[in-house]
Amino acid sequence: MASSLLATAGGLLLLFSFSSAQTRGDSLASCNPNDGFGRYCPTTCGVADYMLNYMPVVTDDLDQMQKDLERIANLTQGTEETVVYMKDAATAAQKSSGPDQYFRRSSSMLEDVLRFEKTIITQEQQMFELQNLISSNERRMADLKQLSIQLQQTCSEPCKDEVEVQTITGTDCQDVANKGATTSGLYYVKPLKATEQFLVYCEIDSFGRGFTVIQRRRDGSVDFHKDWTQYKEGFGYLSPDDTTEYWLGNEKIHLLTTGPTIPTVLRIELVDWEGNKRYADYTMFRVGSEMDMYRLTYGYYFGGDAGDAFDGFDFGDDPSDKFYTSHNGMQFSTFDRDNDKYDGNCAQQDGSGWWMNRCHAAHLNGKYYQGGRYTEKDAGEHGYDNGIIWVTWHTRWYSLKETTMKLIPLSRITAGGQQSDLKQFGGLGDS
Ligand SMILES: [Ca+2]
Repeated sequence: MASSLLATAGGLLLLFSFSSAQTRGDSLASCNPNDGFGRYCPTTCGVADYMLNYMPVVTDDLDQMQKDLERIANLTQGTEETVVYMKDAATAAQKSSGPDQYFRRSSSMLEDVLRFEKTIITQEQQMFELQNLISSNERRMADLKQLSIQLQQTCSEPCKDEVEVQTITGTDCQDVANKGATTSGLYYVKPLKATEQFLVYCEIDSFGRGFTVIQRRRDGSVDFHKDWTQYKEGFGYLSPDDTTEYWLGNEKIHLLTTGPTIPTVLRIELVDWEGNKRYADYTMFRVGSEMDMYRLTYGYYFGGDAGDAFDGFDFGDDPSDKFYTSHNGMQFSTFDRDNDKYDGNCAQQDGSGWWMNRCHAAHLNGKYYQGGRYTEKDAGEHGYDNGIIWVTWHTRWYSLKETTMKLIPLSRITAGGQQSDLKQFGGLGDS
């Protein structure tokens, strides 16, 4: 019964009652797609997720504390009753006995009374300490309540206005750039097939290219262990200065890649823990509808220096490795929706959503390993709790530090492009 634990438990309980009032009806499996995504504040999905994780621990701690207090109260009551009984017995003995016999019996009884009274004093001391603990925790809970009120105020309406959203809108970030936007930031876009606009981070470079960023990993601050609905709607946080991690959402990626008649390029940018940077481009990139389980298709590897990991990789274990780790044509899988080509469940073993085959040679939604190195043991009993993998650059047991997945029309990928793009074409990656 560490007091800090109880204080934390109480605080979390309060926070939970707060957020449950705010996000009533919300749950892991039913996140409102447009509620809060893109703000600095946690999305309702994020808050519910966090609280649901902590709720059982908090409840157990409080139950245990309640039981302990009841047990101590019962003990003390029992002892007090015994002392009263002993005193009564001593008095009765005094009345019914002769002097000598009375003296012997009553001194023995008085010794017992003294012993029990000592026990009572000890237990009263313990109760006193527990009461102090409770008062101290009550003060901390009050402080936490105050803090949560402040947090709630910060995260309510004004928060939305603190994030600067640019005024130009378009079908995607290239359209936004074509209309004159020159700075990277948050923009509302509405692809042709979309029924409503949604917020995206646009990376706009000095050549007037507007990349629509669909995935970002940079520090491991967002857990990518999410279910089908969360991958569908998107999770994490958008920020105007590219400081946060997120998955934009399969539905939005589907709309962004199936509307345009101009082929879309998926550019993947990777950074390792030594600061090296590599990239890979795939043209005619599309993500199918939910009916088709957000199937990934692309025309061909268009270039880059990270190598073509989407085409699979021969790990040397089995000649069929390359075929069974390729990604073109794969449907999306999450731990609760197994659409892979494996007898087991790749997404469950890896704990994240991806276009799993049996299972992968590229996996940018994998577990975040600080420092990059991990072992077969870290990866779990099946060896599948894998990191952020692009196996044609770094082979197994190395998780990348940063990833970016972004979209741009094919017509703009080389137009006035960066020198590095032109220089590196043809230099298909190593292995
Ligand atoms: Ca399976």
